[in-house]
Amino acid sequence: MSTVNEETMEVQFKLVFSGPALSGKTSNVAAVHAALDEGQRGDLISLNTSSDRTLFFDYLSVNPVLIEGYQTKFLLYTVPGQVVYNATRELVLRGVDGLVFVADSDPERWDANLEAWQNLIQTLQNNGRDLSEIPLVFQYNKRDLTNAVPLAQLESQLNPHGFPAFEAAALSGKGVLEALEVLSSEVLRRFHVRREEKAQEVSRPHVQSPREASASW
Ligand SMILES: Nc1nc2c(ncn2[C@@H]2O[C@H](COP(=O)(O)OP(=O)(O)O)[C@@H](O)[C@H]2O)c(=O)[nH]1
Ligand SMILES: [Mg+2]
Repeated sequence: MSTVNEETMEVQFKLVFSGPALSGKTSNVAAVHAALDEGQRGDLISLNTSSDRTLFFDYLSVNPVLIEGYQTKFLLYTVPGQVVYNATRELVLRGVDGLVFVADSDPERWDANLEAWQNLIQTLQNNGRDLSEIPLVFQYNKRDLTNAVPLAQLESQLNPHGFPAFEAAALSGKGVLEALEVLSSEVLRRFHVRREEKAQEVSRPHVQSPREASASW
């Protein structure tokens, strides 16, 4: 869930890169970090020292003024793809505002893609969340591989619900920002819709005081 930091006057959104181990999540986050201005981004932080690390950094939106003087900040996380890190994954996914599912175009990783997708849905359910209320984009990574799984197969078998999908080669940064841009726009759009719904509730008498409404952003 978005959170409001009164001290820094920021509304913060948590975006998570999920997917099977070695699909390119870390490469994605590193590519985004490299593409941003130094003044706009925080440090790239590794949250633990295991082989499949959780990476984190935050950045201010290039279009910073959201509402009433608050800035928009995005917190980017990778979650470990390996099954042994289920507990970490659940923790990182808690309160997620938007998801990039990084699928691997390597045919040898086909089953790993399907497994990671099922695992993601299960983990969200464990957290009481459902994909219908979380903006998500697919990213088909490693499109540079000569034996990459055909796009049509990825689309029909991994993404039958038709989430926005992007081809990428995260190592060279290709396709990374495009996916993030669409995701963050949708996250902000839904945030504004929810704000308006809340404001309308407030304007009805005896429902909720303005103070309560802003506290529950
Ligand atoms: N060919 C190719 N390899 C990639 C690409 N993105 C990542 N890799 C490689 O895939 C491996 C796993 O990448 P990493 O970002 O650590 O994956 P993570 O486990 O999902 O965080 C590394 O050896 C990367 O160099 C890509 O777009 N194309
Ligand atoms: Mg990684």
